[in-house]
Amino acid sequence: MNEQPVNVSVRQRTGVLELDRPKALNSLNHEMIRIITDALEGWREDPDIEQVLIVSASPKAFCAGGDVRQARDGILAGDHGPVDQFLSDEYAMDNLIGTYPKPYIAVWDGIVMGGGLGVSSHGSHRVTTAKAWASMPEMAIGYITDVGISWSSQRWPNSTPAIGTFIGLTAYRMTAADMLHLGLATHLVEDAAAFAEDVIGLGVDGALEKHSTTTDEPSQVAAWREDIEATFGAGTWADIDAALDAHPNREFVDTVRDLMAKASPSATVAAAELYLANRDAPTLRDGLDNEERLGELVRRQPDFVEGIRAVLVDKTQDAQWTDPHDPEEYRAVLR
Ligand code: QUE
Repeated sequence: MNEQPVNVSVRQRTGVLELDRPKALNSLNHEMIRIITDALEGWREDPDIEQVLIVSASPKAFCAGGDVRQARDGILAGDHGPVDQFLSDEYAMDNLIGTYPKPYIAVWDGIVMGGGLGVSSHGSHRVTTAKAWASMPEMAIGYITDVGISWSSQRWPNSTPAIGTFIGLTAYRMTAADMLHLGLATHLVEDAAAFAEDVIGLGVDGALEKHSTTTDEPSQVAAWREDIEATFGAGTWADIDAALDAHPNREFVDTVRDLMAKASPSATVAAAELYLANRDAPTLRDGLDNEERLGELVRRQPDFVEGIRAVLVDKTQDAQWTDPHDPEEYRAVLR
């Protein structure tokens, strides 16, 4: 039996990363981060490798995030060091992908959450099927929008700072139509496996010529664009909250309040500050640096272990959150 959580191979001139930890929906642990980082560093200057392809071994999930259950265990054991190192290495991997000198092709054909977007969306080609969806659900576990998405979601070709902030604060599930509308996804294909095979056999341009298609599905984010700008563009969480209260489209506001019903109030305050800081951060690495410093702070606050308990360990969805913290506490670690 194959025990590797990431299968690394070279096929013709393509470096292939296949996420293969199906019982955990491919959630990324430290070993997987190391395997992917080592492979990418080896292929970066290798003239026999023209491109990198990242796929999931199972169609259900591309990747459901970081292995935060393990992170909680470490923190409960009183040891933040290994958890800090895990996240630091994950963010370095995200930056390596975002600055990779070769085509980096991700194929999404199922759930993509959190760290799953980090390991895929910073590359050059983000290819989705109609059944994929993506979300940044960190508010539900008392954490912050990370893996570079608090920076990049404000900059996807057809996104804005307000839309990025909406994605991070509400955990809204983007459909393929939303991802294509925002430019998070660059292409749509029908058959993920057939497309991936042709990326190897024909190269990425040939495979896209053969498989790339379009959809008539409407994007909900596109329909909400003005509502999102009028509310999530307001500034701090206090400003956004007030703008939501005053916003005339009550159907939109009710949907947002429902999406945020399980969110940690402190994490929401912290993430809104992070989005404001990363609006002006020059590079992905600067954005990740803000996430890294803020993440270290937030993981030391009680909502993080409590959120993971309620959502992923006990699965009782009954997190007892602390009262929202002062945004100044978070601003102090942001640049
Ligand atoms: C927030 C998160 C994660 C999450 C849910 C959240 C996360 C994560 C998982 C997850 C889901 C299914 C699994 C698994 C992990 O869920 O990071 O192992 O089987 O990895 O609300 O940040």
